[in-house]
Amino acid sequence: MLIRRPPSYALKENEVTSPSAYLHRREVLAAFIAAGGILALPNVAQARRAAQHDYAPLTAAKTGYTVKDPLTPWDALTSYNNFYEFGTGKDDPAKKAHKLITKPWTVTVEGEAEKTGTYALEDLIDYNALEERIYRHRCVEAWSMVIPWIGVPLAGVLKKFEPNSRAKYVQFFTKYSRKEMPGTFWPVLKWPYREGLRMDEALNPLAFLVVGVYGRVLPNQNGAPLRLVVPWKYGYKSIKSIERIRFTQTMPETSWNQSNAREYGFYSNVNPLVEHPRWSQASERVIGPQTGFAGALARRDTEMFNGYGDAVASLYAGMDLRKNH
Ligand SMILES: Nc1nc2c(c(=O)[nH]1)N[C@H]1C(S)=C(S)[C@@H](COP(=O)(O)O)O[C@H]1N2
Ligand SMILES: [Mo]
Repeated sequence: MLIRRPPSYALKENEVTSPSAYLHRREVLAAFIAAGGILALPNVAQARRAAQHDYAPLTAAKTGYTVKDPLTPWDALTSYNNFYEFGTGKDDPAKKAHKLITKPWTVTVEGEAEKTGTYALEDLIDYNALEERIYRHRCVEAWSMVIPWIGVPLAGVLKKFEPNSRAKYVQFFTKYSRKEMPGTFWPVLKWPYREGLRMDEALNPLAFLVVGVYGRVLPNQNGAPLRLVVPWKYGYKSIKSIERIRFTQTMPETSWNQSNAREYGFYSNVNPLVEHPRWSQASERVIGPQTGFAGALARRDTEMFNGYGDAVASLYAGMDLRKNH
């Protein structure tokens, strides 16, 4: 059985050292607005939301996982999102994801494993062993961010369920609630949103199960209370608000692949040489901080495996990455 521990987010704010560095931005922003700053109206709303910071603090150990470029500011990270369950607009998740009920939260584990069943989030994640990892995030739409995630390695969690020898893949499902998720009224994707990894990909030390960001519990628009982050793959593999995990023998269905298999392959490794049929993958638009919010102008060249080739290229030895895109 999994051992229950008190989650550190249950600590009171004054019991935890605050992640102050990031939060200075809010004072800067507030001062700017107070000084009659010329922010456009929608940005004032964003700034106000960013200043709220009513997300419980988390304590996490710093790690060597980092990226040279500056972090994407909190306000861009929390207001420029893809989370189609709340609409297809980049600002829909920030406006609507508060409707998602994230407490209590359970995850159901099924398929090719010894220990299946339904677990409370606090039984799955060891909140005393959280790590902070700064990863580059690359969306298939050719924009990127640099994000200080907080979580635990996916491998450690999956191993607790003792997947059996038939478990060749693992599939993840997002919560599906028509009432809480207005975007699911439209069949833009197959609901519940689903994603999958080959087992060796899932066990790679880079694959990260995330419960927080910027020293705080995840905002709903970023996938609260539990999301995956797979930094060498396009963003859509990093499924949000996970409620079900299934070990499978055969390659599982994934929502984007089902919607358009030609444009979205199962592997979806970041690869500047494999063009999306409708646009180039050779470079990417860096979101913030140069211009603050969505309208960033800076570009950078996209790296093979998003820069994580040393850690993951061997997973694909001998594979034709054009065919298996
Ligand atoms: N359930 C669910 N997960 C999802 C998505 C989604 O629409 N639904 N969008 C994906 C895409 S395309 C990207 S780029 C990332 C965006 O994560 P972020 O907004 O937290 O940066 O989430 C991914 N996870
Ligand atoms: Mo994406």
